[in-house]
Amino acid sequence: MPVTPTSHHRFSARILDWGSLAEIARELEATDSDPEGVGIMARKGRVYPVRLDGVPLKAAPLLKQELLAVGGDAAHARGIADHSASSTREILLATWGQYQHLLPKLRRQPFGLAELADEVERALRAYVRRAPRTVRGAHRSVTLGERPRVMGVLNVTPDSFSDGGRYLDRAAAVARAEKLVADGADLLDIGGESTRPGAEGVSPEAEWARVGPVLGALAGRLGVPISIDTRHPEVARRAIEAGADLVNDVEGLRSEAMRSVVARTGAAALVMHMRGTPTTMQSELGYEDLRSEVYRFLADATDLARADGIAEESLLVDPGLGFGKSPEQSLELLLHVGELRALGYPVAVGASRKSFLGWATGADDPLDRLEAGLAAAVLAGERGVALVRTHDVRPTVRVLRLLERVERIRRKAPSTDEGLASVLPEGPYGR
Ligand code: HH2
Repeated sequence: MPVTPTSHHRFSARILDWGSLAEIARELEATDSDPEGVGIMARKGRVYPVRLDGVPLKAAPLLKQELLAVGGDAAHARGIADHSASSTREILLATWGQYQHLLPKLRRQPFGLAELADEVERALRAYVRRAPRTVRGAHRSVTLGERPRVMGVLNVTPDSFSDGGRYLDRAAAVARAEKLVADGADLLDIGGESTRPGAEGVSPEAEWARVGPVLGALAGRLGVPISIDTRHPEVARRAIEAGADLVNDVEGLRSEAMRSVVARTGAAALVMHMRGTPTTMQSELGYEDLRSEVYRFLADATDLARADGIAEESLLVDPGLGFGKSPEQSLELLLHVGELRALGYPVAVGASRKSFLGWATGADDPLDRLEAGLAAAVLAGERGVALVRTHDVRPTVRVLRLLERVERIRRKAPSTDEGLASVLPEGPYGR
């Protein structure tokens, strides 16, 4: 079609909707740019904002100065200029290439900037990393990463919020477990205590009486690893002996005895954020800075776990949607769940049937929240979550298949790797 003199689109100006370094490189390549130029420009294609907490007064101005010198910038408290603040939150604004110049310079600076540089580099690399990784369990391992995996929920309880009482009978529980695996679950999460808001805790003995026989019946029969959803070290220990591979602890391994069980048995651990206990968690929803608090909690919990002998390859993290959070807070955490990737562990999320989905969609009955749960699974998968915990395994597996296809396009490597090797972390190429 001929271009008219009044055309508003003579040059087809469009804003490129790119995310990963690989996508950036592919788009640059499509301009027939020099392959070496593609490598150089790819690292300029996107700003990675890094948020830091507690940057000391002396370090903050230096940090801003060094960022400005490489063409980036940094935001910190006004009180840094007049020395009324002793430390500050800070956001670094720089491209991958600018960080490559910045970090070696920071390593030569005083006031903790060398340590800060190491932490920023670890966070950046962890954030863009999308290579599959194997999570080591007590008996079996599970490979996460090339697509979001699905953890099917089996509640052997009388009072779980969406399926309480349905699988208390051993035969019903075993049949349900087999169905979840046939539906495509990559992992099974078995729980004997409801952790719904306000739930009264059960004793370890009562909990074991529920899950023990089911685990006994499933051990060796199920084709996928088993996770035990428990806050009790004694239940975790017995479950691992009976064949469980992973401990899903909604209290985030805050008990030393729990960390010791996980370390001794070589089990994997899913570390979830929650304030208080399920009985008390909804009574205080005021967070000064929700995402920072969840991040800090998970960073401290995983540091403690590793200090107590739990292997790095055995840990996963989870923001604990609905656990001591208002519906809006759960949605905020879901929207930003990708930030947790910077911690360096695979991220898991459980949104299935939860009340914040009902709040958002008007579906009062937990069983009527399937579509919302699927949308949440897609949001989570889009943000690089490695594991989705759900009651609705079959539809979740299906929507995540679509996401997998889309991800493959996002991650497709550019045809030439020249110049990119120094920019991009080990393949497949990152976010
Ligand atoms: N949610 C529930 C239970 N355990 N574990 C992790 N890691 N993440 C979650 O989001 C999570 C969890 C609550 O769901 P459900 O097990 O269905 O309910 P109940 O606690 O009432 O048994």
